[in-house]
Amino acid sequence: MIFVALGANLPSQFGSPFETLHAAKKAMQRREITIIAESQTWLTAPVPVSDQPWYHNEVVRIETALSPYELLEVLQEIEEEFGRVRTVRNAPRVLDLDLIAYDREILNKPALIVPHPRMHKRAFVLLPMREVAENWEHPVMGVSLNDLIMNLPQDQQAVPMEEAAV
Ligand code: A4P
Ligand code: MG
Repeated sequence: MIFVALGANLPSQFGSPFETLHAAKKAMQRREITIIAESQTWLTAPVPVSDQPWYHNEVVRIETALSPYELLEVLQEIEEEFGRVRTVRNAPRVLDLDLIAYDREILNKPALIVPHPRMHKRAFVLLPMREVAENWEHPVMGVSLNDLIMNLPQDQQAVPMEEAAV
């Protein structure tokens, strides 16, 4: 199973963060990526805590013939097409596409670390991921997704967009 996390907390040429994520999924599907399952959209407080706008986050499960490196390249091309400007780490962004896991592969190059090196500490990745990942286990840590979620720090706020609206 291959997972990509999507995040946005600034408007883009495609509209609001919600509209941007929708357009980003379409862009992925135009480029040899098949989306098998998609999470809800989650509204999440910035990590680390800051006065940036809250993020919209989603996780999709995909299928693709692209290798992990080719997939990352495609994701970065899409980020650029959407007007992503790289400044400093954790800066607000119009679109972030991260490769979270690629089957049970373990990669440790600076340009590509899989599973994503911070995914296991982040509610904004793990909670949407749980909606599309049955019985997933972290290939390095040997810990299930449910256990990673149970061990999350309690201070990361995340709520499905639908619940936030009511
Ligand atoms: N890179 C290495 N491994 C990967 C991977 N598995 N997926 C390299 C994607 N990229 C990977 O990423 C920096 C470099 O990491 C890339 O050149 C790539 O080769 P970037 O996207 O240019 O920069 P970034 O997004 O600022 O860094 P990064 O590491 O993606 O940041 P994080 O750790 O993902 O954090 N809070 C909330 N609530 N929601 C969010 O979505 N996102 C971040 C970004 C921080 N806080 C957030 C959210
Ligand atoms: Mg990124």
